[in-house]
Amino acid sequence: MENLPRILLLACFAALSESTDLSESVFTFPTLGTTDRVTLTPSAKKPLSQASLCLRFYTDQSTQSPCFFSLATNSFNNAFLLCRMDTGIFRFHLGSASADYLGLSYKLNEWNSVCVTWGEEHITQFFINGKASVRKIAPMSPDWQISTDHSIIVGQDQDHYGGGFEVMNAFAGHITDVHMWDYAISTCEVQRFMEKMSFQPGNYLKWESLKFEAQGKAKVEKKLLFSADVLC
Ligand SMILES: [Ca+2]
Repeated sequence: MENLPRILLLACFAALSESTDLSESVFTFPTLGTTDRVTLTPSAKKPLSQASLCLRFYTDQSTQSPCFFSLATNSFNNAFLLCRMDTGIFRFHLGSASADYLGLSYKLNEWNSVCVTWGEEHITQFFINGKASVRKIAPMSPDWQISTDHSIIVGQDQDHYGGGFEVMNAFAGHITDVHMWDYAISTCEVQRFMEKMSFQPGNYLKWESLKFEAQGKAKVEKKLLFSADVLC
């Protein structure tokens, strides 16, 4: 019994060590296929009735329909999904609804900052590089929410819970600064994220303290590899 405190201490350390500070890092997805992906695990899963997501991506993909962030439940494989369609538009799925955001372009071989917010009455809005979309209502029932048991994957689209990946929805390139909140952040906070000013980090997923698992050839690399983004 005298070993119990030590065992508890080791267990606590192991639990804490699962989270990694990625503030100087990026996720790299080096191949266009169905194996490269990163699974994210919130420290405490909960049902979500509102949410926001921000991240930055860097790619030279100009065709196909890459998905950056896929959150699936057993009932809704597109519960919270952000993709760039082959037509160049950004599409956000919420439950069984989706919204297309037209006329918002992204840059190849540069960091693009994107955010999407989902707030009261299922109003959604998309942001990229300082530009805001119109606000659209996702026609889900008023009390619809994302159930606690959800699977979050970066770099692929889950066509079923935890799997069902297709090459046409695979992302190749780099993703960094992934944050998720359990509420709709303000446009001011979006702007602060995009301009790399200090902002309130995600309270559901936080890049500086993230539990993740990279699979396939996906891996963590240093931000310093992008000299245009970091002063040498
Ligand atoms: Ca798909």
